[in-house]
Amino acid sequence: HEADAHRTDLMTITRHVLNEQTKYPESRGDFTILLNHIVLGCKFVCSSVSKAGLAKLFGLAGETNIQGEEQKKLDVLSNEVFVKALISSGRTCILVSEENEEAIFVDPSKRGRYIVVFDPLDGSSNIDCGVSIGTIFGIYLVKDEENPTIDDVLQAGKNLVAAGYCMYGSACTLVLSTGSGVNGFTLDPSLGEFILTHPNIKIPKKGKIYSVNEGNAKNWDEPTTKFVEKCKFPTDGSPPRSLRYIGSMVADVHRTLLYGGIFLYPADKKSPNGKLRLLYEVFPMSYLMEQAGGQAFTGKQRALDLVPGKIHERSPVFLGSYVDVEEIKALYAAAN
Ligand code: AHM
Ligand code: MG
Repeated sequence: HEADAHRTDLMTITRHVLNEQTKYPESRGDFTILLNHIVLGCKFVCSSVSKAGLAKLFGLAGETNIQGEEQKKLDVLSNEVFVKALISSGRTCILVSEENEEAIFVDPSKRGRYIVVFDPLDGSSNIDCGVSIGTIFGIYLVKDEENPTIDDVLQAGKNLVAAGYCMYGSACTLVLSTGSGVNGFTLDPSLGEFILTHPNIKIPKKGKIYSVNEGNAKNWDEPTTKFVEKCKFPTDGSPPRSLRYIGSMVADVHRTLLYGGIFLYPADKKSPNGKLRLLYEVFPMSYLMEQAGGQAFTGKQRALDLVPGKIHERSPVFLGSYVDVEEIKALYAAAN
């Protein structure tokens, strides 16, 4: 039977990516190997997050536990795991992590053609109270493998060859796009494998939810203010929208992707470029949104068209359902 087939014919993330790669006859399996190392990092972080209380992984970096060993904060630990896994994959040449001020250039002996930009543990203010957090990543190709430079990293988001996130929530969910749609995988802890559970995710055309930190409203610009006002007091006869804001980008974007709606981290008077980082927060999430049929806008342009000038550059972002993002685009167009 159909249902039985699903239960016994498990589509693991590795099998799925290997299938996708057969579309590229020149593929040497490098991407699959790289992805396996990212998956390893995600599994490690997932297991650390779920036993963080037990393992006394909570607390400030530099604190000591009862054994007198120095404890590492979960985000520092996660970063170390990802950096080491990515380097040892032998498939990367440059790494950019939110946790490292400088880009990491991989030693020529371990070099490959991929560039990975990532935030190993995003939403860290949510760690200590057990709210969902996540890892975000984007993957680029280097131009010349023999000679990787910082310009290879400072590429427009539309040049990404893959992007994804892993959410450490009530389940551990990995959402991935390699440029032909978006797929979601759930970690089966008894198998230690990510299994395809959400094939070909498409975001609803229009949503009923908006997601923003309204505590910043006093400093917003006019289009953002008007948009949120319309969410609460619609003038076209539609019902008001629900507000959902977790304060963890991965969780807020995951909900937006599955249920529809809009997530915004706009510019404000205090932070003219918003808060979120272009390379490893805004770009990967914008890429996934577009791949799922949604949009991502900066207030000025399509987010994926931006070319970062610096690796930790920030940008405002409005992303989600196609129609919802059209509305905010119209408000910005009218204001200019
Ligand atoms: P972080 O990288 O320091 O964890 O900050 C990023 C997080 C995002 O996950 C989230 O969307 C945003 O910060 C929430 O910011 P705020 O607390 O200002 O609403
Ligand atoms: Mg972050």
